[in-house]
Amino acid sequence: MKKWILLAVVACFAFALAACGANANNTSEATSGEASLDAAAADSELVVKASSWEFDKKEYRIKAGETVNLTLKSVGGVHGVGIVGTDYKLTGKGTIPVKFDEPGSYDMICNVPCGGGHSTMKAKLIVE
Ligand SMILES: [Cu+2]
Repeated sequence: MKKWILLAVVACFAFALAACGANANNTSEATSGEASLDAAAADSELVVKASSWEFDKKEYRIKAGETVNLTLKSVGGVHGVGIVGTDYKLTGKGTIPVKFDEPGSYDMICNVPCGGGHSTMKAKLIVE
């Protein structure tokens, strides 16, 4: 009899864990609706891949004055990307249009507390 109770408790716990995991993955596209730019009219694409704990490039380049569809892909965990000093940010995955009128250099950081190497997840966005 005790075995059944133990089994039921373990099953409930496993289910709760699975439900939590699913929720974590669903938080992703929440920020994409705010942008006033039209993603369909973008001039180019920029794909940023985030993994534990780095972005796939140290430097990303876009052109000033162009609308660029910024796409985030998280590989192996949920990560984010934020462009420091702007409202541009994505968590988990998704695409937002971004546009910079002037050339310059911006810091890109992970904005999801993703574990031990989180604070080292940095890259540069160079606007040419
Ligand atoms: Cu992080």
